Amino acid sequence: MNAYKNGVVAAAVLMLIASLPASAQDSSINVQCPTGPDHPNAKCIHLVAGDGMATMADDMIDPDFGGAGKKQYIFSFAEVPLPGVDGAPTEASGNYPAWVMQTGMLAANAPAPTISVDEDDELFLSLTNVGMTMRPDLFDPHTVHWHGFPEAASIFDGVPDSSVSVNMGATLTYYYNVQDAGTYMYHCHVEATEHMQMGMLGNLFVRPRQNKLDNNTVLGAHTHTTGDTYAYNDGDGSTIYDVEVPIQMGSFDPDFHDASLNVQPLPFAGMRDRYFMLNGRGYPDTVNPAVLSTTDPLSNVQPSQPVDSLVVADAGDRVLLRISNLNITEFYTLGSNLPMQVVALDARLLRDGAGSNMYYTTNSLTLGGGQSADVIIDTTGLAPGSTYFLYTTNLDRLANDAENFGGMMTEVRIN
Ligand SMILES: [Cu+2]
Repeated sequence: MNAYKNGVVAAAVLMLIASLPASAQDSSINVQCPTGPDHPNAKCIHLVAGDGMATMADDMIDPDFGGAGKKQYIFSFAEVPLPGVDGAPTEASGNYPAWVMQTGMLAANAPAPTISVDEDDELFLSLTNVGMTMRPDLFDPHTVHWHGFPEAASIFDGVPDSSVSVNMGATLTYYYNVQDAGTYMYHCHVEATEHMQMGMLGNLFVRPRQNKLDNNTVLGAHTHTTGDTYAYNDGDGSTIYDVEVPIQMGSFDPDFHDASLNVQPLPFAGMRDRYFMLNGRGYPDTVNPAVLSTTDPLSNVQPSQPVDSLVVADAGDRVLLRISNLNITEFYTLGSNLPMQVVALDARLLRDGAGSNMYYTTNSLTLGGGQSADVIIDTTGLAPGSTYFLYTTNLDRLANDAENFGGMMTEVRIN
C-alpha cells in the first residue's frame, strides 16, 4: 500500500474520531471570545492547523491526483467560523468540536489566512490542531508565532522552547494586546524548518490608531479626513494610502513536500526550492482574483489558495504593498518598473533621530526570511488601462519548476 492510500485509511480513522459523540470532545475545542464592557475592542479568530493539498501554477498532471498543476502536499492553517457563525453549530448544541475537526481536516491554506488587526485591539486567536490526515504517524504539535511582533509575555509567542504548543485535538486561545502598527508575518514555530517549508506561513499586519483620528485633525501639512488610512502613526500623513495589498514572497521545494507525503527521510540539507510564489501562487495564478481550490484525497474541494496578488488601482491612487519574505532557504528581490517608496522596514517607520523621514525610492527591494517592508507606489500620471509588473529580479525564479515564464511575478493594473 503506498503512502497515498495509507493516508486515505488514516483519514477514515480520523473521520471516525471526528464522528464520536460531542460529549467525548467538548473540553478540547473550547473557543474563548469574551465580550462586554471589559473588552470593547475584542476580536476573535479560530484557526485550525493541519495538512492539505495546494495546486502549483504549472501544467504538470499528477497521476495520483489528476488535473493540471502539480499537487503539492502542505501543512498550514485554515480559518473556521466561530460557534454559531456562518453555519457553524453553536457551542450549546454540543456539535461544534466534531464540526471543527471535520471542517478543518485537509483544509490547509497556502498562505495561511491573512490576519489584519487594528492598534488597541485585543485579539483572541484560538488555534485547534486537527492533525495531519495524510501523515497519521506524525503527532506534531503546532503553534502560532507572530514574527517580529513585540509580545507582552512569552507564553503566547509560539516558540515551543519557551511557550506552550497545541497537541492534536486540543485548542489554545492566544491573547494579543495589539500595540505596534506595522507589517508582520506569522508562522508555526514547531520544527520550524519542516513546518515552514511545508507552508505554515501567513500575512499579518496591524493598522495604526492614526486611522481613528477625529475628522479635520491636523497632522503637519496633512489634515485628516474620516476614512483616511495610513501605514503608520506618522504624524504627518506621509504614509497615507488608498489601496492595500499584502504580498508574501515564498517558495516550495517539491522534493521535500513529496518526501513528506510519501513518508521518506526529509532532505533538509538538500532543500532547493523550485516553485517561486507570491502569496502561495506562481504567475499567472497570482493575477487570478478567484479563490484557487484543490480536490483533496477524500475528493472534497478545498479552497487551498484564497489570496491573489493582483494590484488594481485607479490612476492617482497610492498603493501600499505590505511585503514580507518568510522563506527558509532564499533571499528574494522584488523589482518593479514603477518607483517604489520604502517607508518602513521590519515594521518600523524609517525616521532618523531628529524625526525626519528617511524614506527612499527604489526599483528593487531584497528581503531575507523574516524581513518585511512597507512600500508605497504612487500611480499619479499612469495611463488608465496600463499594466505594470512586480517581479523577482532573480530571473531564474520567474519559473514554475520545469516551466519557464511564471513564478514570482504579479501585475499592477491601472483602471
Ligand atoms: Cu506546525
